[in-house]
Amino acid sequence: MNDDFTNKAPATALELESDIPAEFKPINLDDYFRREEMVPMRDGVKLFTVLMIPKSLNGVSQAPMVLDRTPYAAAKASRLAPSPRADMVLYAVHGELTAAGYIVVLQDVRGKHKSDGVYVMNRPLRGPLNPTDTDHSTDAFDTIEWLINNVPESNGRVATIGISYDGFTALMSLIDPHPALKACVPINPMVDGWMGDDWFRYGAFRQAATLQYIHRQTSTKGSDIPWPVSGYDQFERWLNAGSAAGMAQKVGLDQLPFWQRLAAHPDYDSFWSAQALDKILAQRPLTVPTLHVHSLWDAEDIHGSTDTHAALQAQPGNRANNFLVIGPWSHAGVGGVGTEAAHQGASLGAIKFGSETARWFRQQQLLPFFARHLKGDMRAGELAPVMAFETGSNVWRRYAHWPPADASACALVAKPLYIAAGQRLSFDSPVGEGGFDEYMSDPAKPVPYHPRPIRPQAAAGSNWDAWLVDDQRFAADRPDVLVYTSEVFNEPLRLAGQPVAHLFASTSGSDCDWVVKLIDVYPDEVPGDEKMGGYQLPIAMDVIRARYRDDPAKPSAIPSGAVLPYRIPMPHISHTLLPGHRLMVQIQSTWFPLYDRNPQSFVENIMFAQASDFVRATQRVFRGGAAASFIDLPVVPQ
Ligand code: PG9
Repeated sequence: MNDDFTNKAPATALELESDIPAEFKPINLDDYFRREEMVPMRDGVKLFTVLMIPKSLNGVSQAPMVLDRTPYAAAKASRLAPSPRADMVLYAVHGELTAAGYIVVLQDVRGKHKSDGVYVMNRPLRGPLNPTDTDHSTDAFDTIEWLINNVPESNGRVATIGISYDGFTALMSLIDPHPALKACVPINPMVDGWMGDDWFRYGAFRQAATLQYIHRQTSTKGSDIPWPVSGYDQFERWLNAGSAAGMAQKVGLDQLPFWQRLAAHPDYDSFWSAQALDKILAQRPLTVPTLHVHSLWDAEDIHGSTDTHAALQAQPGNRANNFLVIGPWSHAGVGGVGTEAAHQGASLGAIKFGSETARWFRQQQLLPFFARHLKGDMRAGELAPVMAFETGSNVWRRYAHWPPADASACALVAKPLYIAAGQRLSFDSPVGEGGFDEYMSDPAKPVPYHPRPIRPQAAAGSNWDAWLVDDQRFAADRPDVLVYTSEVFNEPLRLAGQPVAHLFASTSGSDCDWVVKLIDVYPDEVPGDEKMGGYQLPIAMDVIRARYRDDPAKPSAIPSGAVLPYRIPMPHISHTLLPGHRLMVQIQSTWFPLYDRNPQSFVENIMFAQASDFVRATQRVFRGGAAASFIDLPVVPQ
């Protein structure tokens, strides 16, 4: 049998034509035009800018523009999904605007991604910290000037918006604002990097988030080098690094100028106070209607919005332009960044809110705010000065002030909740001398901020977005955490404002940290939500570094054993403790690896602490007599 066909040519050679034509004209079904521009600034530097223009405008001059200036790649933020719909390719906070007929403008800040120029982290205002002629206020001004002259579909009215870093750039646009700037919406903005946002909390260094951020953001223009530390659980990696500087050196941060600046300014010197935006904004009138948006469980910038709102509110002339919305969100959760549930704001971690709070904010607060100020639509009613979602009861509440302080709405009472003997909390002021409770704080065995394993922030399986609502039972059982619990409440307890912890405490060391957590303890059994039985939900948690007790600019050693007062202003809350619930306070001295470990012996710069500096310390918290520790609770009388 001859079955060798290999050398036999077919009788007629088949002409195979390419299935790929020389040219294919894609059909564009997009419901928007996407314009890319290099917008010139006053110094000639050009900034990459993407305009998303709804086709429904039909080229008619009528649409307001909403500008978001970002260090996180405008090109990427305008192409999040393969879809012809603008509201699918953009984050919800932008996409719902295009759907409502706004032109959304995304711009890379100078020096990042596709923009020219020099990148400086949180580039300070022109002045002693910035000798150049440009900053985010001038770049916003120049961009707005270009937009109103080069976008035929616009109505000449512009707003700035942004979350976190972009919230910082939005706030910067309020300084010497362009006359066409008619509204501003800073969401979870970074405002003061030492007092409370991103880098430090009252001097305690947020090493895990900060070092990863600096590495990603400043190692290259395109933020494309991944964090090099491997390991499913980061806890031991940080412990082995010894100190923040130890980890910085390990990952090559020594090459990065911002790390060097940060390490050179561990105290609240003028490097920090002169660029604190709440202080800067408080010095000038607020002429642009501004809607501050605060997330109750913001793991990055939990102080920025409320501090800026309060600083501006101090000037009565600002009040007509100063609005605040408080919601039950994570960092950036209100903007449609994150999981589907977070996207709509119906839940966070295990906590449910009974409605889609983020969507409600975008549709019922943000759009009317813009309709009024950018479209001149007076049917869109003026927002309440303050709108706060109350967790626990899961209702929205309108207030004339924040914290609610006017007689017409409800007069707030700062009600001391005392730390009492027998691991109790009590509203009764303690009688007699009292005593103390103590624990051994061992920097070699720090309290984790979240149950291990601790994933890198952006890794799969990380719960960075939701760790502020973690059930605190994992910490309550540790011998180095003091736990105080109230009686069961039979009536609802409404809380609105800022709790302030007043500790009287001592350490056997010469420096230390105090971490205070205010917790809503659920009943043992929760019908319909079994897993919430006994849940310890943090409603406010914070830390201070004791060396700054007298002066944030001048740290000083603590006399060993001295009983000293510490004041710890905590994140704002809007919460009702429901009947059947109890209040709990936990106190500890480490919160690792998010915060660096205090060596507990006084050293000049904790970032560079050596292994021999770390000591165990006996921590005492006092109750009763002249040293009665308590939390001032912002109670709304019923
Ligand atoms: N929280 C982030 C950040 C802002 C500003 C400086 C550094 C980090 C952010 O989410 O943008």
